[in-house]
Amino acid sequence: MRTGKRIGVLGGGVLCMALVALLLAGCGSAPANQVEMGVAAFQQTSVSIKAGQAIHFVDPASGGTHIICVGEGLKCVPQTGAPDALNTADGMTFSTGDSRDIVFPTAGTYNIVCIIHPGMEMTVTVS
Ligand SMILES: [Cu+2]
Repeated sequence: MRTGKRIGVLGGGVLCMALVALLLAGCGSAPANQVEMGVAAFQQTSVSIKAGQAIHFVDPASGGTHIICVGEGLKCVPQTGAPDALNTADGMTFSTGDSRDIVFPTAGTYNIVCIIHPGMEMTVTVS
């Protein structure tokens, strides 16, 4: 009587537990938190970020002069919780070639406008 024990070999294939590198911005387009300005419009009209993250505002060589702020229409309208840099009565001026990171510290929905270009606006949703 044989009582040979079978040693179960766990499969023949070795599972490669490779650590998968997170693919960051693999699409080749603008990063999710980047907003580019054209001649008279934001190229991204809505962006969602987490509180404490920044939006990278870019005014490329193909853009123009812009004065942006939190507001409505062609007016800056300060809003509680909005970034200080955009919560001004006069706005923040971008000239071609400028780019700035602006941190949004507080959850909320913020309407960003350019006060010299009618209809140039975008929404930032901070969660
Ligand atoms: Cu503008």
